[in-house]
Amino acid sequence: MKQKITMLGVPMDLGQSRRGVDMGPSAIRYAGIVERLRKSGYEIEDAGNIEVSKSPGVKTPEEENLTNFAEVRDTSEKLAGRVSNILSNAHFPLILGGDHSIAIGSIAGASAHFEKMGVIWYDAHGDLNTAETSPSGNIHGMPLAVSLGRGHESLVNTYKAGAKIQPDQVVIIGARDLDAGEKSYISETGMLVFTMHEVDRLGLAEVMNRTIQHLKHCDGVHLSLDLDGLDPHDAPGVGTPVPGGMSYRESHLAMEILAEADIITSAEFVEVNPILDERNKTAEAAVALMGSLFGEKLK
Ligand code: 6HN
Ligand code: MN
Ligand code: MN
Ligand code: MN
Repeated sequence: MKQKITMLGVPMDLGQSRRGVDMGPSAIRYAGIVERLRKSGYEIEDAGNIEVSKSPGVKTPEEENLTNFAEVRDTSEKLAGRVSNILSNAHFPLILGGDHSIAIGSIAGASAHFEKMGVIWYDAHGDLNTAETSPSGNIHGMPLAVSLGRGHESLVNTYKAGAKIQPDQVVIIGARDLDAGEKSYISETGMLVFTMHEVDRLGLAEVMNRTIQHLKHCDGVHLSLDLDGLDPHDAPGVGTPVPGGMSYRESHLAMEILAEADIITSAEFVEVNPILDERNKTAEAAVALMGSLFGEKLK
């Protein structure tokens, strides 16, 4: 992994319906991320937050069931440019969310630097909905679909026209709440998904080994870690908690295995909501996981 990290906050809460997740980047900073990574010998530059502006526009009929469409689209475009610049400067982009809709921008910007970028989606959800299949209209349930070229074309065309990744470049880990439309897409494409059933049967170490093996043909890998992938007991400060998730310890092991494999080229930690949290526990979990991802336990 590169020794220089540029950290960027995205105080976005418009991709879902509960307020507070826009304070995620502050909570993660408060939990000591900069000091933590410096202690491990990284040079880390905090680039601050990108501006998320509310621009109440009139929706066209194609934008129905896409809540805050214009704001999410504009922020994605801005974020993609910033992520791409960080990689152009040969730094590692570490993105702090914000809700998961920000992955549209992170993946668009990062994938421009690789022939075939893999994506590890650590999440209770698939985030594979489109306006047609979404039960909520919340765009944080759609970013993986958008990155795969499905959904409203101006979201799909963020930063660069078309799909950024193909189904064989994706691994979902920890899924336990998939909507009907997401399940059919997964079975049509044969995308690799480790649901909690597989995590329980195989153990997370084996799941991570298979994930790394599956992404062998990729020349870069983006980690998109939704804190609701963890069990709500260990990460209560999230907007859409689902019981029965991966523990704090298992998640550490997952990060340590990724650190050993040294395959991650960009990462985002999303959905930390300090208003719903218990004494910053979820932000602290995020920081501890970042520590492991950057090889803390290996030195
Ligand atoms: N997340 N599948 C549900 C929806 O509204 O589409 C929940 C999505 C949650 C998204 O946690 O990033
Ligand atoms: Mn530099
Ligand atoms: Mn998610
Ligand atoms: Mn989720």
